[in-house]
Amino acid sequence: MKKFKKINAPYLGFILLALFTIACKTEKKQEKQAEPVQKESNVIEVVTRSMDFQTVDTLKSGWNTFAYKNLSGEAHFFIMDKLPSDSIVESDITDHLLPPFEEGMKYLIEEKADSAMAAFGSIPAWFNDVKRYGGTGLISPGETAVSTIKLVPGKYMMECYVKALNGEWHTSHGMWKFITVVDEATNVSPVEADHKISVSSTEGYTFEGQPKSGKNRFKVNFIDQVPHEHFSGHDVNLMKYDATANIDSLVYWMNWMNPTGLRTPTPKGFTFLGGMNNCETGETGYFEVDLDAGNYILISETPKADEKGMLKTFVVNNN
Ligand SMILES: [Cu+2]
Repeated sequence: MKKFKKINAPYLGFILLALFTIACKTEKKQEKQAEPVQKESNVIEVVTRSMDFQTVDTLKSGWNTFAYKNLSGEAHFFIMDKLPSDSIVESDITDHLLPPFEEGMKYLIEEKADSAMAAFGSIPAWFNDVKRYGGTGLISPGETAVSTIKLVPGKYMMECYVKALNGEWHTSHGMWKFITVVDEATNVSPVEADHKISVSSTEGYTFEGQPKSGKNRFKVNFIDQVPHEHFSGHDVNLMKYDATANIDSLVYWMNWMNPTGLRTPTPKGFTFLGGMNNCETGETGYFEVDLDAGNYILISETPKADEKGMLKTFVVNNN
């Protein structure tokens, strides 16, 4: 879910669109096709086969490394939304959170703005207090994203809010899952990074590295975190692109508020290789990726990423 504070009437339409992320239909979530797997010490496997997250229900706090395998036909990511209360259960979402979203959405479609406002007035107050603790960047079908993030104890919602071909949010198709982070820390320390990326709302990306072919580890420092025009924050996504790619089309696509933004199909010529999803101000996340020779781009899932300096390209040469 995206995070909204101080809702202003002029932005209602946009906010309602955002809320649609969790204004789910009552679609049944996908049956798990495999037991949760923690393959090796401290590496948490997450698998998506359709609109699902197959992974553990419980994690230790502190640093955790995730290997997110996208075995589906669409691009996804995951972000760890920390809920403000451990006592939030599925019925709080299905019985109390979703109905006002669904009702409000109907009124919006009927252009009954006052009724929509009234419906949204019954959204649980905790919705505004969700915090983000990172995750992966966007990852293409068949690829695996590896991210290391630091989690504090509490109850989380792992989610993906990419949109399907029909424009509906993946979240609404069941792509969310509660995960409890217990008050017992891992013994994981992040592996030293090869490259540092600093992200801020004022300076954009600061990145001077020269990635080489082979494994590259990136450290992402969130100097700040603020809501942008799309009511969400900034992050880092790494993509490889070929001669058919158009970076302007990617910039457009990386704004979910655009009709075909953050929606299947993805822009031609780009392969999404993960990255680091939104973290709070002062937090740090790591991701690693094997690179071969070619053209790459780092870009935020944020409107006007180019104008904000949240877009950097680099070239990897054969060693
Ligand atoms: Cu998804």
